[in-house]
Amino acid sequence: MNRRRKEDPPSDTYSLANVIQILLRLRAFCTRQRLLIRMKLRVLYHGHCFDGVASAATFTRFYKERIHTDAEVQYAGLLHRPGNLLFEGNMFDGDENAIVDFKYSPSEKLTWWFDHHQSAFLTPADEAHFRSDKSGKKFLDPDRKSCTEFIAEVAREKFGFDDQPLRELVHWAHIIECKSVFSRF
Ligand SMILES: [Mn+2]
Repeated sequence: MNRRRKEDPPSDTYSLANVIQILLRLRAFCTRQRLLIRMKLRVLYHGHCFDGVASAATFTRFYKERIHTDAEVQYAGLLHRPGNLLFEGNMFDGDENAIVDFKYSPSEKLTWWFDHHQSAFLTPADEAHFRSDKSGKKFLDPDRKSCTEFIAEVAREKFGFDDQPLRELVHWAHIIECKSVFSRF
């Protein structure tokens, strides 16, 4: 009566140790193939500025809803400095790198860019680089009062993003950016 029935699997086939071993091998395989590593988005934004932070928030929401849902996002604020030292070291350390509400960089690692400043380029060569860009992911509109509004609109019109929940943020970014511009005079 101890004889195993022919169709039964060998008794050790589904032992817990075997299952764990199979899972560990599967995990090692996925890690080798980068299947378990989340893609990283680096967002560089205009620091010390309401519109800069609101732009980073708006871009993140758009990116996670329409581009990569499970992206890991890391942020860094950028500040204006004299000369060409705005982007130093390894700031573009994401799988994708975005700059919002700040100057352009011709780095090949920069994959997204939104700005609305008249002085968006450090050099004519940077501007020429932007003008020849074919990625469809870099945008400038100096007539915009806020970069937050600009990102929300481009994301809606070109990428099908629902910007309705962000209307209040866009509204305030518009008011605060305008006030900060007027307060300089
Ligand atoms: Mn701005």
